[in-house]
Parts: sequence; C-alpha cells; structure tokens
Amino acid sequence: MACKVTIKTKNIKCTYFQTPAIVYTLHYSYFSKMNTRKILLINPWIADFAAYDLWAKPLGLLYIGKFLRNYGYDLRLIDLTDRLRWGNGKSSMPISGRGKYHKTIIPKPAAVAHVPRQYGLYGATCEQFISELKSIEVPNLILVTSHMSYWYPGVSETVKFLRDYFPESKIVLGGTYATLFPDHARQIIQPDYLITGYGEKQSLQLADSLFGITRDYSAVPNTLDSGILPWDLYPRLPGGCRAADVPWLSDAL
Ligand code: B12
Repeated sequence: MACKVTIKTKNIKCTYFQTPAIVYTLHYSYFSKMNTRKILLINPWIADFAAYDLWAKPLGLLYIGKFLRNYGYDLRLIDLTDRLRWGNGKSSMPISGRGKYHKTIIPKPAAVAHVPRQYGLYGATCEQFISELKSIEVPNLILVTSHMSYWYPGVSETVKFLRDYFPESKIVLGGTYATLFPDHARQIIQPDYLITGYGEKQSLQLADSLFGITRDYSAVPNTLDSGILPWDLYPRLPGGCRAADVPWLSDAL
C-alpha cells in the first residue's frame, strides 16, 4: 500500500514515501541552543496489523519519568499512541479510555508479507509528530521506550524521525523489546545507548554522566514506590483518570 505525505514549513520539508521503502528528507536550520537538563520521553508508534486502545499507557516510561523528575530533570513527553491528543474525535473516547487509534498504512515487513491484512503505524500521523517535534525545544537526551518485540518497526520509524529532527540529542532505548532482544535492537534501531531491565536508576546514572552531575548512588533507590506518576505530561488526560493512578492495559497506570 502506498502512502505519501508531504509537509512544508518555513524551515522544514518532510517527504514521507512508503513505497517501496520509507525515505525521509528533512531540512532544518534552527538547532542552535541545547537546553539544560531537558529530557524528552517518547512512547513510539505501534506497528502491527491491528491495535486497539484498552487503557494503554507506557507505565515503565512514566516510572522513569517520575524518578528523573524527583532528581531534578525537566521532562517532556511525546506519546505517539495518546489518542486523546492525536485522535480524530470520532475514534477518541475520553471518558471510557478505550478507542481506535489512527492507522497509517506502511509496507509489511518481509516476515509477515504473506499475511493478507494491512500493516500500519498506530497513533499520531506523520504530520502531527513533525508538528510536535517543531514545537519543542531541543532536548539533550531522548528516552525511547519499547513494548512488544514484534512492534519494533514502530520504534524504528519513530527513532528515524527523532534522529532527523534532533541530530545532536542522544537517544536511549529501553523497555521490553530492548530487554528481550538487545542485539537485534542495537542493530535495527541503532540507539546511542541501550539499557536492559529496570530503567529508573540506570537512566539517572546515564543522564547524570551526560550532564556532568555527580551524586552518591548508594543512597539512590532502584525505583520510587511513592509519589504520583507524571500524568501532567499528558495534556488531555481526564482529571479522574490522572488521580486514579491504577493499572491500565499493557503498560499500566
Ligand atoms: C503485566 C503484563 C501483561 C498484562 C498487562 C496488564 C496491565 N494492566 O498492564 C496483560 C495480561 C494484559 C498482558 C498482555 C499481553 N502481553 Co504481557 N506482560 C506483562 C508483564 C508480566 C509485565 C509488564 C509490566 O507491566 N511491567 C512493569 C513495567 C513498569 O515495566 P516495563 O514496562 O517493562 O518498564 C520497565 C523496563 O522495561 C524499563 N523501561 C521501560 N521503558 C524504558 C525506556 C528507557 C529509555 C529505559 C532506559 C528503560 C525503560 O524500565 C521500566 C521501569 O523499571 C510482561 C513480562 C515482564 N516481566 O515484563 C509481559 C510481556 C510484556 N507480555 C507479553 C505478551 C506477549 C503479551 C500479549 C501479546 C499476550 C497475548 N498473547 O495476548 C498481550 C499483549 C498486550 C498488549 N497488546 O499490550 C510478552 C512480550 C514478549 C515480546 N516478545 O515482546 C512479555 C514480555 C511476557 C513474556 N515473557 O512473554 N501482559
């Protein structure tokens, strides 16, 4: 299936061809200033034949966000599967928390080429992602989570955009896919750093080392059980859900 999206702005031109291969051309001219202690959290696209939002939120990434914020880092989140932000209204169901994602058809990976279904990226459109990337300050560090290993093409596509927009930012990959298949992830995604297993303390240590911060890690716990997850990073989450702080599917609240 072919899909082509062309976006032109004052500084940026993105051409997104999806047949037979995906090619991005980005021109940027505004990367001048790096911000202090700015970390961008990314929940990537899901790549699959089907996906439906049953209260899915990137729990592990939010745990890391809570942890890093506790140690003084400035956070920004782009959750590409946040339907309330990217949804088209019809498919977004703010109250129930369930609903359809937008789907961008892309070519099937070779291993599933025989499956007679349309394969795609679930979540924000290419234009929405670009618009969001344009609107934020250049982060020093980008933390990308991953979920089901077989969704890795979604991680790969997401990271390509991040590389094009923020070539100077360091990208760290963690999460289920990175933990289960680190060699594959290193080869395909090519992050600057890959962290396996629980990510809170490891992310802090890595961020500190990049920002030149020293601290006594023997006094730093592995995780933070107390405190509220950084729901304020979701601009459109209904207040009731934010307060609930209870498990949701896949990556729970
Ligand atoms: C609980 C769970 C479920 C629950 C979810 C319930 C809920 N309300 O959330 C249910 C039962 C619904 C479920 C369903 C499925 N699951 Co499940 N599930 C798990 C389980 C046991 C724990 C996941 C979890 O919540 N972890 C807790 C959170 C906090 O941890 P985390 O997200 O991993 O994040 C930490 C680290 O990964 C890391 N990290 C995360 N992001 C980042 C980012 C960076 C930058 C860094 C540095 C670190 C980092 O730090 C985080 C904090 O410490 C895992 C196995 C496991 N032990 O991980 C399987 C697991 C993820 N599930 C799996 C599977 C296969 C499925 C299903 C497909 C099963 C099925 N056939 O239907 C479905 C798919 C659901 C979907 N589409 O989302 C597999 C995935 C295998 C694979 N190849 O990817 C796993 C790994 C189990 C297994 N070993 O087979 N699952």
